[in-house]
Amino acid sequence: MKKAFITGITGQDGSYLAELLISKKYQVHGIIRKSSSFNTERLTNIYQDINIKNKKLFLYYGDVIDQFSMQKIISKIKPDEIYNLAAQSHVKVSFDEPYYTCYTNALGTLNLLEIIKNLNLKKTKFYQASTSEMFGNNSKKLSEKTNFNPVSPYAASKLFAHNLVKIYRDSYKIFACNGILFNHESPRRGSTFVTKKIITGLIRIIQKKQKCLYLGNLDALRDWGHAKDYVMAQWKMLQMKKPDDYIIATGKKYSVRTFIKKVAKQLNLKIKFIGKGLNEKILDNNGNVIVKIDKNYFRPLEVPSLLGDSSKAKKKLHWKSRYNIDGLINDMIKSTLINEKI
Ligand code: NAP
Ligand code: G4F
Repeated sequence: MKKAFITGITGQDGSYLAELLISKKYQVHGIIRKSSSFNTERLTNIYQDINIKNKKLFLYYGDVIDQFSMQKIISKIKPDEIYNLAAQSHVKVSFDEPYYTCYTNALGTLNLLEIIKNLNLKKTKFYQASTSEMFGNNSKKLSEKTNFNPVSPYAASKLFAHNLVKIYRDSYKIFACNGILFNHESPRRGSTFVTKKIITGLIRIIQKKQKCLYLGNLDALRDWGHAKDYVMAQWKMLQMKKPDDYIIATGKKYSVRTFIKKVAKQLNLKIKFIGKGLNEKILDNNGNVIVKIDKNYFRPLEVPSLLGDSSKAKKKLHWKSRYNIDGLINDMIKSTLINEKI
């Protein structure tokens, strides 16, 4: 039985990846952080399927910044595969908390690579959660050959980790891959990311639980896929004969404004956009203002457009995105409607 170790297992991708690996008969190990409230909600599906005799999921308290706890756990498990998904993953928050972002995203990755090297874990394969944010301001279709130009502490911390992965791969022959993933969403997406915020907000407005939704830059363009598809790509990278870096994207981009229109259409909500810039508003059929712009949601530096070319992943990993934008929105709406019933 193969053993996998996942950092960030309580997050969106970590929980889907754990489910995927368990379905592939892996024994899955992951770290959770001490929290003052319940933080394993996204793992509930797995817990429900587990019977004690056939335990496939093992959780440990740990933090990627704490090298001692990481080394203790990894040396005990000796995993076949490590997936490093742990991160402060919110771009706007990274401007407010640059130190925590860099400690976790950059030095956390260094800790794990050093442990693999120092424990001489020759057979352990390593996946690093790299990101399209590393490209910065570039409106072209982005591939593995495009130069990086990070414009946030988040992107800079991820590029540091990305480069370390390449350096440790070449210097110490560690099987380490960077998955350069474009935005991916799901019913389990964190509530402060724009897709989930729009869907939950509009549903709550229809249900009269909320009057208005406040958003930032509606002009930003993103290449949005489904997290379930993207964790499959993460696994596929570690099944290859040689380690490499891959772009994972749908190849289609939409603005935040178009995303709102698509959500409203699926919810049968008639909306009208009026005004421009910070004065732009969205009205419902009765003329009520249901969306306003709040400048606090703008970033000091924005990435205006992200569009990925995943031809390499298609050719080498035989990977492609199964969900289109409408399918993704439909899946997110369905689950939000269930959760917002009460
Ligand atoms: P997410 O939902 O925000 O999950 C982040 C995970 O990291 C959570 O489990 C969190 O634990 C954990 N974490 C944070 N700081 C930690 C620390 N110091 N030590 C250990 N664990 C820590 O993120 P996601 O959307 O699943 O993304 C997974 C990874 O892919 C991240 O590295 C992200 O930067 C990267 N990525 C995401 C996207 C995307 O569009 N989703 C695209 C490209 C790259 P708590 O639950 O305790 O907070
Ligand atoms: O949903 P977002 O916060 O995602 P962002 O910044 O693109 O980052 C996500 O994708 C990256 C991959 O490209 C990941 F690496 C990263 O971890 C994260 O998962 O914002 C999307 C766009 C931005 O342009 C933002 O300015 O939506 C715009 N936006 C407009 N109003 C908003 C809002 N974003 C948020 N979070 N909240 C708003 O109210």
